[in-house]
Amino acid sequence: MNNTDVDYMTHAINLATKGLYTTHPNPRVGCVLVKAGTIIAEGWHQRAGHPHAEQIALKAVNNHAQGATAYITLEPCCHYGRTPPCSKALIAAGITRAVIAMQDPNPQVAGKGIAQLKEAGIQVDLGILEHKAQALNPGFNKRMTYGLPWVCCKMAMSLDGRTAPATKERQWITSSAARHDVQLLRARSAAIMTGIGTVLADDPALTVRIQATELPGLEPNMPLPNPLRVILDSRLRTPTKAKILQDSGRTLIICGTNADPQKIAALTAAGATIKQLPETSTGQIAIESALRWLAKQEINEVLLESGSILAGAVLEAGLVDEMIIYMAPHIMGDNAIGLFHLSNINNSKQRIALEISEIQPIGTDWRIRAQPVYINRETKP
Ligand code: AOF
Ligand code: ZN
Repeated sequence: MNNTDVDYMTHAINLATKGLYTTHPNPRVGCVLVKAGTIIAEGWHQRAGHPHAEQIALKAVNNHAQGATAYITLEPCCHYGRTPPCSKALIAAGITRAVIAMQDPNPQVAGKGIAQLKEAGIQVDLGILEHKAQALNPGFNKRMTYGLPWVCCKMAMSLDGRTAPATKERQWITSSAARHDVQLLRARSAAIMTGIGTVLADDPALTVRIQATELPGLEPNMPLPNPLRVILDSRLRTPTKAKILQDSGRTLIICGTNADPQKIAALTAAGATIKQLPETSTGQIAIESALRWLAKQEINEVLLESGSILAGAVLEAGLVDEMIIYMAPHIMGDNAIGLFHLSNINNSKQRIALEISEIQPIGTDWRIRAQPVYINRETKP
């Protein structure tokens, strides 16, 4: 049976997926070169500053691809970034057809790469498996389009939707299999965000603690992903001895403009980077401005690992793109704390609707993946 465009693009998407843990702030991209029904070369983007997927595939054929078709998960770049333009390299190599899953949302490219290919007489077919290509890079796409990172809110709950006992006592809700799964979410994220409430209550380290061999695409000698840890802490109550400041990872504390200069100095000395941003009228960090600032630092994907108060605030602000909820086989009862603290919901009309896209067993728990259905929000795709 002959392979089809969909087969080759599926292969290119699988190649791009190898960059899941390493490419940020760049997108994950895969490329397959096909000539006379045979794959002659392939490539995927591994790291920012390293060659793009197309350049790797072209190098494998010494830049000779006369009459070939290039299957690429993202429009080839046409600008000089950290690397030279792929559009020109593909043209020079002599391809005659390009099958491209999606246009590059990067304003420096945004259709201009495709236009260059067409001007050179190359046939371009755009949109094959576009939804799958989009799903490779939710954060890159959102940052380029809206100036905001993509936010995944991770929480753990009992079957009756409780996330923590009302007492200060802290215990794992979910099994070790679910906690291992969270490590994979952390490893793909550019930043892990939490609130001062969680830092004071749980003293989490928020690091990636996993074997490199468990992360596809990572070579054994490559360092583990090291996401930026971000604390929203308007009055700088983070203790200088907090675990989140203790290892070699990077920690950013976002505080208000009136934060105490002595605390800024002490936390800076303890290894944190401090960013002051204006508070809201109620003295909280404005979440959207914090996220916009993170996007300016090229943060694509943010994993929100917080308690119910910050999670509720981010959800209410319309800034949660996806939630991943681990549901454990327990009943905690209604003395325990609910999953999201939503102070503005008073009747059923104000409910936040969800689309559940996946439910999967993870050890003895269940992983629920859901997207809030926000209506009329400019920041939503
Ligand atoms: C591609 N193929 O494999 C990638 C692309 O700084 P640079 O040179 O690495 O350029 C980064 C930009 O290039 C990135 O923002 C995106 O628009 C595009 N990434 N393009 O054709 C690739 N990684
Ligand atoms: Zn490129």
